[in-house]
Amino acid sequence: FGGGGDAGSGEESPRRPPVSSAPLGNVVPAPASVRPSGPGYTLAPAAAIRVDDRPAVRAVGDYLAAVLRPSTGYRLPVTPGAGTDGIQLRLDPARRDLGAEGYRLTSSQATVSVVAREPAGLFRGVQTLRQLLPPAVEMDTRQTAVWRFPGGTITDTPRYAYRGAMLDVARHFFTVAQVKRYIDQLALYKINKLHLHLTDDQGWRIAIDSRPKLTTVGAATAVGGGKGGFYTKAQYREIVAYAASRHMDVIPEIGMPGHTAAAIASYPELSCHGFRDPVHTGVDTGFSSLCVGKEETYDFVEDVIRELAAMTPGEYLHIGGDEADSTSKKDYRTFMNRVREIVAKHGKKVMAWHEIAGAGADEEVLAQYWGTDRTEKAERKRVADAVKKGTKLILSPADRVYLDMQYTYRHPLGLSWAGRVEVDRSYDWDPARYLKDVGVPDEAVLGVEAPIWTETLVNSAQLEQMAFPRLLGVAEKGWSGGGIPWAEYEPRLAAQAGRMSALGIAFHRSPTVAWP
Ligand code: TNX
Repeated sequence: FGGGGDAGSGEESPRRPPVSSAPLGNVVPAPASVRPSGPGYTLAPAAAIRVDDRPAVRAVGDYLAAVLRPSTGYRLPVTPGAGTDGIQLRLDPARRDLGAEGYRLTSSQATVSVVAREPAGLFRGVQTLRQLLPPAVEMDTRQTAVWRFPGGTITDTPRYAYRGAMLDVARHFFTVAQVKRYIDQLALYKINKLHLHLTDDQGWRIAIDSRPKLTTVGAATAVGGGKGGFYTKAQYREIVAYAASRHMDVIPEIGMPGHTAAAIASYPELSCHGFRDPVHTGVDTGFSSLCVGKEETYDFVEDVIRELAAMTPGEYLHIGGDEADSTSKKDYRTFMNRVREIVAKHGKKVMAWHEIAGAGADEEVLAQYWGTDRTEKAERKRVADAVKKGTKLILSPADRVYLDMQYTYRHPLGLSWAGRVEVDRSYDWDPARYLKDVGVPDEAVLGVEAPIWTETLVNSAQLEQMAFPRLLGVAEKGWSGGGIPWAEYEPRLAAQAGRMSALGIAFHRSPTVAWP
């Protein structure tokens, strides 16, 4: 398989079958406990994937088979029932220590097995299993290799329950196929939440039956004035189901009260001035607002939230709340609190950008912090005050984990308002301590999320160039915690090069990493 590399670098590594697989534990994110022993299990051409006879376990078996069959060329039947050979996927409800997503992986001469308490744990364990095989396993054509799993036992549980990635499909639209491709890439690194930024000034991307103009008018264009797009309800459900098959929740975001030019273009009565703003095609922010004083506004929000909640099996709806620079403080508070009631009425929990702290957030709210090293203390203190009232946090520090930030000033893609963020800087933070100086305890942090905003990104190759390899570092912060030094992470990251390349990901070959 070819070497990875920035698009156009033209570098190719020679094609040769890998001779040995990675040692146990050479995976991203780092497992909690790794005990090497023995030579491990070599996959036999006639091996079966043995599973418990439950649909959710068979589904994990089928998923693993689909990963392994093309490159190994083996048949790998997924077989319910007992047996002591091949690959085994088993549930053990007594393993309470493994929690909702943990697993234990054992590779011995006779078999490699994954045991978990829940199907989600088996799925996460299968990602580790994949990474223990040579990178060529990710190819979609038959490869020559010794498919050996290094020997020993990995016992692994996640540090944080929420390990997210956000994709902005509003600034530029991404098709169902493109979103599925990203979901598959995220799954390999044990991400379990996909936050979809569905609406913004430049486009409304989700069909709402009671408000048809949102998509006939509001979805017509994108940043730069190009082609827009939107998901039908059937397509949106298809994304949700696909994510669920990867044990990933979709969290839809409807940005409000700002970031609403596309909604106002569709329904001018939603603005206080009442005339039709065009759908915005620039990249500036902060100029649009729903009209807080009009009842029509809440009828609209109710329609949208009702229909969205009905398509959302997950517990959260994200209501935006950021950069409401054209909404007065008082109006902002009024608006956010009314919207919170509407979300609660439809049985969902509120997630919002951390500005919601200024509207009196409490234990009902999950706030997403997107500050930087330069964020003023007063703003961070407001977040800490909300935490004292019970608000929980997701951390997305923009100068670490915004995947749309340029790597360097020379890099052609991305924005730079939060700085230029090379791969080492992106990894250099600890969620447990990030807001400690203003009094936020680690217990208030539910997890981390890596947003990718798409003002400058129009296709999968560009998304991947920005997301990879920084996304792996965020995934590790979420799964393994923030305590691992860069020097320990960097060689493990470097070892992912072949795997990303085999998956067709043209990742950024950062000079901060000693790639093979
Ligand atoms: C800030 S982060 C925004 C977005 C932009 C992004 C670009 C946040 C809550 N708002 O509107 O797309 O920066 O990096």
